[in-house]
Amino acid sequence: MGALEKILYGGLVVLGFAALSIVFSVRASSWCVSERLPRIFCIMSRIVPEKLAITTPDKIEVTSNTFESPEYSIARGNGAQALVDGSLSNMAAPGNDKLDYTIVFSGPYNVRETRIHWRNFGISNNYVNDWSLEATSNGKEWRVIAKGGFPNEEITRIEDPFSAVALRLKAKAAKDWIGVYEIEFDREAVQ
Ligand SMILES: [Ca+2]
Repeated sequence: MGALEKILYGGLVVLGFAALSIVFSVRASSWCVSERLPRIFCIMSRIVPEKLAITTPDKIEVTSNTFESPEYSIARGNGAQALVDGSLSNMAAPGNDKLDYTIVFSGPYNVRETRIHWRNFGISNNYVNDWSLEATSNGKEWRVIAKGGFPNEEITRIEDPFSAVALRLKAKAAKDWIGVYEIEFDREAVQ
């Protein structure tokens, strides 16, 4: 084998490994959300941006009903849209001890399961100590889907199905400023 061929074969092997690593990392990061993999794989998978296991194909629009601090929220990438950007690494946080987001789907959806990723804000009682999730099917009448006090968990799962065109997530803290990393839905457009 000539020197040129060795370089070519070597290059192909390196490219092959790189491709396999990317595929594995993307799969691993979605499994991590479902907690199907040991933590070490989840740490490894942080090499690539996190993807959620539950896909949300249509765009979801989020607006904050609480004033978002230009300095402590917007400038730090903690604006409302970070609530549904598919990343558990960034949060929506207005720079306040309360938050209030309206989440608008592109039409009516049947939601099978909802997960609210509080992360650290759900496991210390300086943070979230009162929250609610409301839904509307017509944009006028709202009903409470779920609510609670101190979550005492990083992820709140709501397994009761419901239909909605929009949702409203509100939370208050006992003491400190709060945020929420992500809300994800296992959902299907109403035909
Ligand atoms: Ca996020």
